[in-house]
Amino acid sequence: MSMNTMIRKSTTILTYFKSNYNNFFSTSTRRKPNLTNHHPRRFNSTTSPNPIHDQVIDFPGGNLKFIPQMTFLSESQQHRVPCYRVLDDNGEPIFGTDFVQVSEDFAVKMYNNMVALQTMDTIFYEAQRQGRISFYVTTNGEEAINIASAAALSMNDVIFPQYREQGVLLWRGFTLQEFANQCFSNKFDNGKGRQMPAHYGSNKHNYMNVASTVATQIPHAVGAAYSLKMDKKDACAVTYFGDGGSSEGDFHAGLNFAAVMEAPVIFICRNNGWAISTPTSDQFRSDGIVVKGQAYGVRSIRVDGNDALAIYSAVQAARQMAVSEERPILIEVK
Ligand SMILES: Cc1ncc(C[n+]2csc(CCOP(=O)(O)OP(=O)(O)O)c2C)c(N)n1
Ligand SMILES: [Mg+2]
Repeated sequence: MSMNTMIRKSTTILTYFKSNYNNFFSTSTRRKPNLTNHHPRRFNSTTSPNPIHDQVIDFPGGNLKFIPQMTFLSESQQHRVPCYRVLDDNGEPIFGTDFVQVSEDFAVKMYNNMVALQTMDTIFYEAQRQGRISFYVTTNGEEAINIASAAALSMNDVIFPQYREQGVLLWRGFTLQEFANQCFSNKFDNGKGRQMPAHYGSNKHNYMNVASTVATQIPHAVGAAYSLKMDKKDACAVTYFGDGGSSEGDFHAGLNFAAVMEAPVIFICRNNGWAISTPTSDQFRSDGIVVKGQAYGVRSIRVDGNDALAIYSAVQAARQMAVSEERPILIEVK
């Protein structure tokens, strides 16, 4: 640096310091810094002849541009991720929506299953309250998530449930008697009475045992998906979990592993706002679960959990992408 440049720079520093004296020392005038997209007065380089925009760095994942502005990524996006729905509050299709049409018979079958699920839950829940069985978990308000997602899958797809997805097993043909056998641990129970009530599992229905150790099913599903891909099966793994499940390390490890291994797995997160008594506001500050997919390089969507047709359409599309493109997909159902 020449002597002239040095003198010019130090003069500039002094002028800057004087004009900002109050900002440096006065607490009364101190403002909350906002570093996002904030361009404080800085010194322009007088020495570099090359425009910085032309400069790139070879970085894992591809070339990156340099920029001269100090820009922090915001902690949140300007707009929240919207929620896909195709039915309005009266159950009528919204004009211009994009969904998979189902036949009347199929729609009635889905509806019957949702009603059967709710009825079964009520009976077993009351049996539990009466002390006849020691444990039960209902799917109240989540009937559409259970039935519509199950309806969009193939029987070859392997399910890795949490504990609030008995509707998927019901859709696959597990009988009410079989549910009762498990809950009452009688001699016909598939698990021979070795599990707590509501911890179903069935080889015949490609339904792995319920995992109430929250989120442990997620890495299992990813491993199984990778195995299905290695065996060139026309199938994917599907794992269900709650918002609380997404707060476990297994969720993050599972998503990352699935992205890197290009495993055909669908992650279905039932975000019902609570992990028992812990609200989502005490679990994370992100825009729900859906945005976490992008951080790990996983394609994602947010869907209205009360809209069976939207869930059916989204899960069918997710399955198609997972199997044909060999990739994981994350679905957050609200
Ligand atoms: C590893 C582990 N930690 C804690 C628990 C206790 N527990 C049981 S259910 C639950 C909350 C799960 O919430 P979420 O995943 O949102 O499912 P939801 O019940 O809302 O469907 C917790 C913390 C557990 N079963 N396993
Ligand atoms: Mg929850």
